[in-house]
Amino acid sequence: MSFPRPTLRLSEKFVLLLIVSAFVTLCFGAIFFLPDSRQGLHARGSTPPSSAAPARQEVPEEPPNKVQSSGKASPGDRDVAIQRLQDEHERVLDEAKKILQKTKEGILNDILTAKSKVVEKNNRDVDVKPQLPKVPLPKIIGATGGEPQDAATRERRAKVKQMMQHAWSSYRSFAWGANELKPVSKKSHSTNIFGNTQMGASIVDSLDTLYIMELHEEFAQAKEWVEKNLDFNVNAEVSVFEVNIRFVGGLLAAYYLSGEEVFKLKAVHLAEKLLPAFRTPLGIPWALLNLKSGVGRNWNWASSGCSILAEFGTLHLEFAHLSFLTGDPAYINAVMNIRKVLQKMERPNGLYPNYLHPRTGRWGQHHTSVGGLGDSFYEYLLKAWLISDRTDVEARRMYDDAIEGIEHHLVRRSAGGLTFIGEWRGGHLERKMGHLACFAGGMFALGADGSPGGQAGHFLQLGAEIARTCHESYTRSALKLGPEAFKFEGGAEAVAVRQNEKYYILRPEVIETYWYLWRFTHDPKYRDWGWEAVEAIEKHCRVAGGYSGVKDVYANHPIHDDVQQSFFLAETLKYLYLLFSDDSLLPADHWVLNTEAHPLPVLHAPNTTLTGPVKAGQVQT
Ligand code: DMJ
Repeated sequence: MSFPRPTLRLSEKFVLLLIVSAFVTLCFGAIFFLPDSRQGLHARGSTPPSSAAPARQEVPEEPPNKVQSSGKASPGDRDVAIQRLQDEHERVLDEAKKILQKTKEGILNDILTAKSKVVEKNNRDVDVKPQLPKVPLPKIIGATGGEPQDAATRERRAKVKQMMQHAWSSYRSFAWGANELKPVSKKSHSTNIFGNTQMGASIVDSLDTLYIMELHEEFAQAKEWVEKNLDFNVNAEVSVFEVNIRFVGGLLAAYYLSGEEVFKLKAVHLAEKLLPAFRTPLGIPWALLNLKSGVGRNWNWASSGCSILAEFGTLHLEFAHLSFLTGDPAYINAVMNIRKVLQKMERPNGLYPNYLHPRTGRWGQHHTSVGGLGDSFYEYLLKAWLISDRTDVEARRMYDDAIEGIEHHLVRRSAGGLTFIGEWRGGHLERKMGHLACFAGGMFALGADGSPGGQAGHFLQLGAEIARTCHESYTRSALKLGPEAFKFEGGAEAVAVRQNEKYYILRPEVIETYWYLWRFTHDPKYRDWGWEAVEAIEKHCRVAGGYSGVKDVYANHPIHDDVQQSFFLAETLKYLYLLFSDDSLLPADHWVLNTEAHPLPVLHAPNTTLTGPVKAGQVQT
């Protein structure tokens, strides 16, 4: 990590100043209070004794009138004063020593903490009126149910529910309380995004899936664990983005669906812990945060200490809801500030690069993608508009502008007629699409209604084309599962070329897109494609101890990676269940799913006053 020179010079000056002031304090003490010095001064006839008072007043605890009344200090007074000066001197030296021993990061953090406290206070005082409106909770509609009409679909849905039971009971048997499960070794698993915690990521990520599947007993087990064990007072460095989408999102969704207060309390407690991440020069949050100390930093692998678009751009839905539930504007202000920063910036070719310097506010490498590092930033612009009951028109405008740039520069058709979204690398289009980018089919379909210039049909069509391409990436593999990334060049059409892009880690994005396309078209092929995925997962990923990812989707036999990702329970199985349910389960006009598929209710006007900008005249009453 590098630090800008002006900030360091300031802190260095501060240390020097402390040392100099300690020295000056000592000299004054010597001049005015040591007997010999006083005599020397008198002999030169410069300063009369009574003018020693100002120097004595520098000694903090000395009552001022004691010296002034006599005009002369007694020997006892002098001893006390000398002792105090010595103490003061030692204190200042000690302080200077401590500062000198601090790391650059420590000094920088102190400065940022002080600065952000002022910013936070200003935000609280200025942005939102102190008297917050009392807001009614949104109506909870379609939290369960949605039993499909036809028997075949009912059977498919029941199968998905049974898959969830297998994933859950395996986790419960072999890794209860750990973040994730190793289904082959039948033991605990975790990754660096959760630090060294045992925060039960799979439990929190599963809560709402269990609830909507009406797995009452399992939901009760999960709730009990959250009540008794979920504790965020841990000395661990976690990913702010991941903790937000999985934990804050998971807890909020569980609260709205079940009405159980404990989930709200835990979500708010965690959110308070996340706020120090915003103590950065521009308010762009750190990628990583120590939950105990509140000290943050960015990933080492992100060039020049940059922040990642998909990370700082995927907080809005949860933070809007936190302000709504608590009445505290700190959350919405924090994310609106990120938006403000982004709005001021020039976008090269109309695109948002994935990297942003958190201190200079300049873009890093000009790499743009709708897959990893960029993906959910675009998703949250659209969903910020939807969750605000379509009143946050600023977010919608930003989404439309961003998609225009993406269509122009990144969306292409392959030689074989497949529409794909490539990645922009500083002026060059890489003809590669990630599994993560497959979510965009659903996003285009979701954003079709409300798109400018009557382009709804166009975006629905674009979503359908992306769904087809991603489906092809599955069907062209031996295991009928999609690779992590696939290419469209050198004769390759929707297949992975590099060995390290051939894995499938139980990701949800392709099934997510099938679900949105099903909701908006009711074309049965999406249910069939979803069922193909179920069969492939059952055949190649199911093991005795749960579900595992595979290392190569082109190999004839699966080599398991031995990880049951928490998003498999939060997203993959939930989207499959929704795909085989009627639209009355989580109806689209009442719920918006966060990027980890945790449903949050639409905040119908006038609740939207606490979730984003509302323009006069747009609030329906
Ligand atoms: C999930 O954690 C979220 O969907 C996130 O936005 C990116 N992708 C993973 C699962 O693939």
